[in-house]
Amino acid sequence: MRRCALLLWAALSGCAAWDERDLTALRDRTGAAPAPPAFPFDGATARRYQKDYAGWLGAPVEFASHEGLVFVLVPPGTFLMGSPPDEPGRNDDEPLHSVTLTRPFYLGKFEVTVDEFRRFVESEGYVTDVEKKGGGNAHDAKAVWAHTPGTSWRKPGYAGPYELQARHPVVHVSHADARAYVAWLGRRLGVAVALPTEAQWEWSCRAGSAARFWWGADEDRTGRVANVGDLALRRVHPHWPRAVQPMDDGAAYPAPVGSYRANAFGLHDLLGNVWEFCSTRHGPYPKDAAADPGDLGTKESYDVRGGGWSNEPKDTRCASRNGDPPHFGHSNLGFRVAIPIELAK
Ligand SMILES: [Ca+2]
Ligand SMILES: [Ca+2]
Repeated sequence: MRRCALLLWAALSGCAAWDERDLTALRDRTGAAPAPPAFPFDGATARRYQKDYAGWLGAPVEFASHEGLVFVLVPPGTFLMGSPPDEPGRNDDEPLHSVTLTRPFYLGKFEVTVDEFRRFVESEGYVTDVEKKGGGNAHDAKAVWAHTPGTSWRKPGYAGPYELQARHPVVHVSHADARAYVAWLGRRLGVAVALPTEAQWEWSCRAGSAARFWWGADEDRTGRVANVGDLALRRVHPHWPRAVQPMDDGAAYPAPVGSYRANAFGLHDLLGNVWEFCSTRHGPYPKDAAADPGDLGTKESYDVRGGGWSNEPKDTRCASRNGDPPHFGHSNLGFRVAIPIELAK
């Protein structure tokens, strides 16, 4: 029923039987695809382009896979990645440059959840890097962030009231764990599954917006668009050492995925809730325009994007970037998955 409703939402005729196995048939798509709108573009334009592109592709805007994960179509396009010099809170490592993504892809509508990760662990008998090390990094009652014995994806170790739920985003997973998960998911679904590249992540997050946040230039005051460090966090940690946003989003720690409003492409929690690992190695941006950029560095440091429940505004911007080593996990870091779509040239 849920699957049918999702497909109806995608404006297909009736409850058509469509799933990830049909993705391979898209390779032979011919004719001119809808032209991407000039960046930046507004939410209505983003939604119209996404719908038109799905129509041309012969695939839904959104579908639920056999493993239950919901995917959203992200059409290709050109955008300015990074931030302008006058953007509040920016870092020097995010100079504006033109990036073109030449191929569409599906992206997880939500961060991977505890329940979804649990199915992988139980199927494979998988042990995470953090479990092998006896714990990951977490904040104590004084908001000091350190290696905390006993923490793991099963027991994140937040210092205040928190009950782990199936729909919470999984945390304390490393880049290696995330790659193991996507490899498993790909085998289950019968299609290639990956983490998004850093460029795919930012294009998806912006959904046409050139602003500091996907919802605009200003920090959130509604508490309904992103789970970030806020008054709810300050209540639990009165001596929290970092800036918080001056509203109450109702969650001191991770919230169930999809608790906050989606962006114009229909994706939730790209900014906030938990940081998200990308597939690509962290490194300096190119000075010139780039197409489908991959690894930018050579060290084993992987891009993490979007900030999370503990972060201040400067870390939860569309352009904020950071890198983490491959076997590191902490209580504010998870991931979401992508399905690349290969089209005939
Ligand atoms: Ca919050
Ligand atoms: Ca997130």
